[in-house]
Amino acid sequence: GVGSGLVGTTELRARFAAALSALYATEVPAYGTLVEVAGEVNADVMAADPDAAQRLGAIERVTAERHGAIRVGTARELGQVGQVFAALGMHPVGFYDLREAAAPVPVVSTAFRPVDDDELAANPFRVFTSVLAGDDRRFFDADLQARLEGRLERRELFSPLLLTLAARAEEAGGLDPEDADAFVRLATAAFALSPEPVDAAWYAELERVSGVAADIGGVGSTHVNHLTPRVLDIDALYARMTGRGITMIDAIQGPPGEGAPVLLRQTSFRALSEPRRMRGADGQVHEGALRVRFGEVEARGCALTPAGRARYDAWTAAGGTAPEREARWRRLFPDGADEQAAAGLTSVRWVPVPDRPRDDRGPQPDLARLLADGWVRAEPVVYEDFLPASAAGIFASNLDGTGERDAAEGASHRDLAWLSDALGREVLEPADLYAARTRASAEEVAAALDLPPL
Ligand code: OOG
Ligand code: NI
Repeated sequence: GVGSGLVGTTELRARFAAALSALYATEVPAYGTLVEVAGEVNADVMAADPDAAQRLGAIERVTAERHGAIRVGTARELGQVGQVFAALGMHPVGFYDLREAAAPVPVVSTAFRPVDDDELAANPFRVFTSVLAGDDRRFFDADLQARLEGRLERRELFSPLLLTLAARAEEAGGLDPEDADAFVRLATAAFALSPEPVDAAWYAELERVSGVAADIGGVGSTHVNHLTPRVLDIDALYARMTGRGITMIDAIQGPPGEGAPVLLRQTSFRALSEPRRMRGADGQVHEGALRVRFGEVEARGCALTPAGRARYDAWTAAGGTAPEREARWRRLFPDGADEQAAAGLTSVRWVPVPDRPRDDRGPQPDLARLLADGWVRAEPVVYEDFLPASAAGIFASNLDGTGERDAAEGASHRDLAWLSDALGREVLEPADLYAARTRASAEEVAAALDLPPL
């Protein structure tokens, strides 16, 4: 809460998320169906067992929870996106290199999101944000790169007024009500699908390299390409959407659904093609169609420790048939949340159990032991980030052509430090954020139970 009549960044984020959701519902009608069905599923899960349903976040948070995805062309544009999201209390977290995916895409990505517990609880809105690697020779030759960059340098995704208001909001922690309205309106409009005609030949040339390159560099603006609600039972949602005649991609991405939920499970469906005005080689504008947006839904589970994540990554890399994957999963991850925590696989908050009877066996200075003996509970820390393999699967399943990454060499240098540089903001490591929570809670337990550091 900010005094002095300002609309604070938390409120700005909630308003922006709601405004973007309203916009997207008008643009992509199937999104409305998805939100409706997700709401039905969540209501059923809540009715069955409200405590279990809310182990990974209060129902108010889950109901409002969305992530969007956008794609931009250059480091300059990325820096501007960072400024707009900073006004909303959203920080860049994580580095994802989709160029190295099984179906390579010429982008690297981060996710803008709140990081503090109370900010996440108030509104966890996040945006998966990708930036084109136009200098990556495996995708673009020098001539195409030069023409691409020329166009990207000339376009303006965000108006000077929007960027000024964003900087002011970041600095002051909010905006006065009039500016807040203007900011939310301009920010939302910046991610709407543009009515400007698309240069058909240029778009097609980029599309031969990658549908994502065309979606980014073939048009004069950016747009939200999906907006994802959170659901408490993704298998139930999948079945219901199919029942409503919406064809989902053939799988749910991420870990299997059995046992205590970890990380992130996602599925998506292709949006219908949308009418777009195209400008032909003769300069004439005609009605065309592009299919650039889609629907996605996700279920979130507990974050993993580095040890747990290593197991998850090994499981993902091993592949195999569905039954093989499930059998391997059961060998790697115990079924119960407490067993996963005791094995050091999940990121949890350790909480002292206040009413634990004090018997003669006092608390032992070991967290797994304290858990087994009933001195502490392990509360799951929600996974707030994304998964590179799932993200790549989502990209790939929603493109017409997969494009190509032909040369073996010519990768341009991209890493978390590059992203931080381009943004002029520190990109945070997800693992550090989760570890800090566990560490702080262990210190509280040690203090409460009068134990040495745990
Ligand atoms: C982003 C795809 C990644 C997710 O949920 O993993 C993503 C994109 O298509 O731009 O949103
Ligand atoms: Ni997504």
